[in-house]
Amino acid sequence: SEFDLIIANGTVATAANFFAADIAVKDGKFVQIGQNLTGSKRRIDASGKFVLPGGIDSHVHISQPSGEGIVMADDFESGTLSALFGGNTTIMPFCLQEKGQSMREALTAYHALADGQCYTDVSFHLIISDPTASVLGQELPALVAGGYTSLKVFMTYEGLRLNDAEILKVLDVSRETGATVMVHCENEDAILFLIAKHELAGDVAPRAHASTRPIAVEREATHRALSLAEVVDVPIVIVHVSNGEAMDEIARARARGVKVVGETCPQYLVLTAKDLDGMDWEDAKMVCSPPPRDEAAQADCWQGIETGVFDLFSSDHCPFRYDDPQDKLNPKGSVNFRHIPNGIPGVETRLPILFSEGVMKGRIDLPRFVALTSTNHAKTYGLYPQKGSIAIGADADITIWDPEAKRTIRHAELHDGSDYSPYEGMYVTGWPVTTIVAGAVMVEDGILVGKKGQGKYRPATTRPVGIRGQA
Ligand code: DUC
Ligand code: ZN
Ligand code: ZN
Ligand code: ZN
Repeated sequence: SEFDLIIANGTVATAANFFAADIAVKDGKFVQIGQNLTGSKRRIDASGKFVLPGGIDSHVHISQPSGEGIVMADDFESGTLSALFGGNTTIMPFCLQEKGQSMREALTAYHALADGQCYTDVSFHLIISDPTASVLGQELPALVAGGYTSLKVFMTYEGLRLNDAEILKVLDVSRETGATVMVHCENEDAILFLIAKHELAGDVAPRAHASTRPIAVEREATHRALSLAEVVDVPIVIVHVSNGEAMDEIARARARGVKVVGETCPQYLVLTAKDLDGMDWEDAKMVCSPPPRDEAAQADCWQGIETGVFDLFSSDHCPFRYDDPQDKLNPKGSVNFRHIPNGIPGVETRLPILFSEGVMKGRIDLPRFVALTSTNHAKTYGLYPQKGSIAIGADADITIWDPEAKRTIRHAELHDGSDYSPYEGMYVTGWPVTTIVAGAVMVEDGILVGKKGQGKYRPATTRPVGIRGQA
C-alpha cells in the first residue's frame, strides 16, 4: 500500500551509525528504511541534508510559578513552538507540586494548560516539593504506573528544597516503583551563608549570583546526592552539571557501581561567570543555577560530552523577560541579585549550538549528537523505543538539518516568549530546517505549516529502559 511520506536522498543518522537511505512513513510511524523507495502521497528531497531523530529536550520549564509573583515567559503554545523551530519533536516540562498540593491536583492544572496548545509532543516530569506520606505512599506508585515515571527534587531554594531524610524517602519510593529521580545539586545552607556575607558587604549586583553559588556548593551536593542513591541502591540523574569537579563525583560514583546519568546544558559550554560580571544590570539576563563557570570548566564539560560522563544534553529552558519590572530587570524595584529569577531561555538554540560547536567543529560525530540530544533522553525517561530513534515501528519524529546553513543567533528570529537570548550574536553553522512530529510536517524549510494542538501528551513507560542498565 501507499506510504504517506518518503524522505529521500538524505544522510540518516541514529545513535549507532549513519548511512545514505530513504525512509518511508505511514500512519505516523516509520515503516521502511531502504534505497530508491517510491509510492507515497508526499516526498521530501533531503539531498545534502542530515535526517535525524527529532530532538527530545528532557529539561524544560513552562508555565511554572516562580515565586514573588514572577511569571515564566512561555506557556505551552510559545514554549513548544520555540522548541519546534529549534528542531525538537518532544519536550519534557516539569509539573511542579506546590506545598500542600497533591500531585494529582498539580497534574490536572498542567494538563489543562497544555491540552490543545502544543506544537511538539510533551511528556511530564514531576517536581516533589512536599513529600508527605500520602504523596509518597499512595499517589506516586499510581502515577508511576500511569505514565509519570520521572521526578525532580531540589537541594536548594527555600520552599522547594528537600532535606536528606526526605530525599532518601523519595529515592526509596523510586526504587520500589521504578521511577527515575533527577536531582538539582546545590547546598542551600552554604548559599545562604554566602548571600548573607555578600549583602553585608553591599555586593548585590547580578555577578554576586555566581559568587554565592561557587563550584564547592555544587560539588558537595552532587557527592551527597550520589551517596544517598548509593545507600538506597537506586539509579539517579544529576541534572545541569556545570563543571569538572561535579563531573569527577559522577565518574567516581560510577566506578563504585552507582547507576548515574549525567546531564549538561549549553550555558556550561559557551557562557562563563564573566558574563555576569559587567557591573551592569543587563548581566541579570545570564542568571541561572548553577551559574556558568570559567573556560576550564567549559573545557571539562566538553570532555564530558565527548567521553560519556554526560549522557544528556538539555536546555534547562527557564524563560523570564528582561525588560519587565516583575522579572529579570530590577525585580520588585530592588536592585539585588537575590530577587532575579533563576533561569534562561534556550529550547530553540540548544540543538544548533551543539551541532555547530560539537559536530561541525569535529568534537563529536553525528551518532553521538543524536544520542546526547534525542535517544538517551527517550531511554532515560521511558519514551524509548516509541521515540528517540529512526527505526521501524517508532514514531516518525524527524528533524532535517541543513549542515551548510549559516546563522547568527538573534532573539528577534526566535519564537519563545522571552525578550532576549543569552546567545545573541553567536554565529552557528547548521540549522534544523524541517521538523516532522509523528509523521506530520510541522516546519518545512523554516516555515510553520503545522497547527497548534498537533503535539500530543505522551505517557512514559512504567519501567524506563535505562541507558546504563537500570531497567
Ligand atoms: N534549576 C533548574 O533546573 N532550572 C532553572 C533554575 C534552576 O535552579
Ligand atoms: Zn535545577
Ligand atoms: Zn562577591
Ligand atoms: Zn531546570
